[in-house]
Amino acid sequence: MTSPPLTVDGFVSEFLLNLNFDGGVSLSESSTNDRYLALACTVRDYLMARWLEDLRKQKEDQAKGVCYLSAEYLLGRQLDNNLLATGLSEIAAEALESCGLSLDQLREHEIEPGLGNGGLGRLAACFIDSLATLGVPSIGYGIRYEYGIFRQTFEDGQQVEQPDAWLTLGSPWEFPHPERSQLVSFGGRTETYDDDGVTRSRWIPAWNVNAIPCNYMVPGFQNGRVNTLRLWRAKATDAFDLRIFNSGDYEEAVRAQTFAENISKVLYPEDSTPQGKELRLQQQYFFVAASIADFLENVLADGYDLTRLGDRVIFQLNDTHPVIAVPELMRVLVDDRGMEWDTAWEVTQQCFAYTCHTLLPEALEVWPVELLGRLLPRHLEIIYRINDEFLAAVRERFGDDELRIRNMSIIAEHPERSVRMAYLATVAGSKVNGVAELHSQLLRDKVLPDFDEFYPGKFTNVTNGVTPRRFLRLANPELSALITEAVGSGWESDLDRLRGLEEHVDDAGFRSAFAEVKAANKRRLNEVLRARDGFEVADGHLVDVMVKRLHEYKRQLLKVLHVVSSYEGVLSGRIAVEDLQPRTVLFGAKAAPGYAMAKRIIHLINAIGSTVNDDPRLQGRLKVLFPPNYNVTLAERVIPAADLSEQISLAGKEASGTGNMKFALNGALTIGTDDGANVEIRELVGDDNFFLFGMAEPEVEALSARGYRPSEFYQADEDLRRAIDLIASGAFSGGDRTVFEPVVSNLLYEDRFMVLADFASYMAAQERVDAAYADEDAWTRSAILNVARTGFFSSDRSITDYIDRIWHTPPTS
Ligand code: 26Q
Repeated sequence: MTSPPLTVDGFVSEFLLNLNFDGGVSLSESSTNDRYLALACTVRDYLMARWLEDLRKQKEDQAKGVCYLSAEYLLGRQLDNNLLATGLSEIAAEALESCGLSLDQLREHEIEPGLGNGGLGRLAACFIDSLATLGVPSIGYGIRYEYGIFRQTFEDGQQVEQPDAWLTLGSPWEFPHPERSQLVSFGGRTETYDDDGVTRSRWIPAWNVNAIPCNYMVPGFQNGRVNTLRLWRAKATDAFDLRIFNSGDYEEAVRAQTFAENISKVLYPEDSTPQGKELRLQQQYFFVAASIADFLENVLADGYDLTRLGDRVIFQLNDTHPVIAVPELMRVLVDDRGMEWDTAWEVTQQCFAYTCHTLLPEALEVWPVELLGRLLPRHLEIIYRINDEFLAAVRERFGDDELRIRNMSIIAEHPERSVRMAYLATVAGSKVNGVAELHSQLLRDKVLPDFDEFYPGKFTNVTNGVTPRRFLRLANPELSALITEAVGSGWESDLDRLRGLEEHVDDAGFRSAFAEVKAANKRRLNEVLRARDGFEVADGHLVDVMVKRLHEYKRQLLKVLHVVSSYEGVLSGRIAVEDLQPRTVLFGAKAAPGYAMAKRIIHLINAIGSTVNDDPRLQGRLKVLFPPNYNVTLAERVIPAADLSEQISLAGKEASGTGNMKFALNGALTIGTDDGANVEIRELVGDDNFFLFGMAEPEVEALSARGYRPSEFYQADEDLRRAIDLIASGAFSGGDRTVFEPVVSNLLYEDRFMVLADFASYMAAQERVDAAYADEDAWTRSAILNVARTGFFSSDRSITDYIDRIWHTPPTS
């Protein structure tokens, strides 16, 4: 083991060793990539001893731990994070400087691993960070996609997707272990056989692939702890191709290999309305089967009594994507390990817990029985048996209430026979949680009420959180320094201490220092925007930000209508341009490639930007910026620079949101609906420091029950009419009225998410924003209070809640 580079000289020599002997280049001949790789290896090696020690300790202690099962981890750049965790940033910067190199430049070189779509994937990344910081024995399991979320570019304002080849420059943070491969099987048939007078079932699969574990270090924040993230990569099995190869069919052998390796090739870019694609189910089973086998063989002590598995592990299901783990564990226990069905079912129910992340009915995953039975025939049998026994229990409790039985069945009959994965997870899980108070309540009352009645105490809430290490300390170094000055060091892992900022809110010196940090963050954002996109935020502008996946329910169109209405107001003379609060509206959003309406909305935003930004009548007072390819790296620059955070989903549709928390923690004020975690943010920061608008969820329900007719709102509100008419007139499409016609008619005649119904209230709230922003000092006061009062949203608190309410893992050192 190399000695830790705790001094600048030590760091320099490690770095040069890595550059010369691993990279095979001299300093003077080395490329930026060579230097980045050598630096990454230096930091990595520093963590190695602790990592190996923690792996050994977990095996030795055999304490109850957590396996977090997630199809996505949206990690963001690793170098920065690991430098911070190790406390090596300053030493590294000095060491590199003494070699004539810049740490900042090497930081910028890293391509972030974008192995997730959005909120759910980023939440998983925050959670493994907190698990390590809190020292909870845990492993994150997932898929090592060769291509992560697509890189977004714009051509003529329209989204074009490019492959995200994140591995091409090398992957210094990953440790593949082919010798620890797991074989994962698919297809074939089942049969029964006689086992000493007992009839048992078994699966005779048709084909299999190797799952190769690739390990990533997950360091805790300056606590010497290093956990593991284990991502699986698919590799063809030798036996599989050899058979075909020996038959002389070379082409077929290569095809078979490609087929197997496709499983971990690419992340599906849909984050709702799952398409029921076979490859997606293959991905899900692939990583879950490998993870369970790995846990039982390599993490659990040899000879461990499997009837006590629930004392040793909890598999936390990050949405329904890993739910096929439930029948898989049953299959392993019953078929492979010979456990009685009833015992195995008891064990399984103790070992799983399920987190739901949605309320949209179309986002609930279902798998056609035909497909599931073809790919995993034994699992389908097991699911049927689980369902039979479950429905028998329901009958016993409620009698032959056939409607209720049909509603609760894990198997849906229409439009085709399929498996409802959320129901399977609910039946199997020891607990089911939503991700914010309101969401958990609606989950109980609206989505799964029969289950709540049948399983009292099973449903609970754990409000999401975000890691303050990445989203405050790393993303906002200047605010972090100011916080440390005010409340002392160590707040990064004890975020309630932000409360200590409240006592500084009356200090004019503190307020002006805080305002200066915000101004500096706008300059830092501009450096990045200038370099990547060639535009920037103008001085004195209110920075109004809406960054999140593009979805109709999130209502980017409401923000669009606000912009268009302001523009139209100036054009028509309704608003004097001098009265316009200078604003830059900054969007960031990717649309799922198959989501036509979302892509059209992106086009519309870009079209509005091109028109508005160049119109001299606005005198530069209204700008719309849409940097392409919003990702974690860009988020780290955008969020600290924001004045206003747009969280404007239709009430009852956004499960939680996590961007909302990041903005508040960085001192942006929220304009938002009573939805998801906005509710809790507003409760904490207070009504005076939050711009609430729009219908609450019960009002949404009532309007929908009365029959919502968006055109009535259009007719009744002149400003709204003018804004929509301006879009319909072709003003943003060179006079062509057809381009955005589908957007306009959708708003007028369908408007599923009630944009028009909330328009007036939103406009009024924006007027309150303008008025508030005019009093700079009062605004800063509110911003400080937002930071001071949102320590609750640390993902450390979320994880502590999981431990108390769901996992019951023992306290750890
Ligand atoms: C499923 C099957 C097939 C293909 C894709 C998918 C799929 C992939 C990703 C379905 C959903 C997702 C992601 C969902 C997501 O990000 N949900 C968000 O989760 C956040 C963390 O809890 C919440 O804050 C957000 O409110 C929620 O929208």
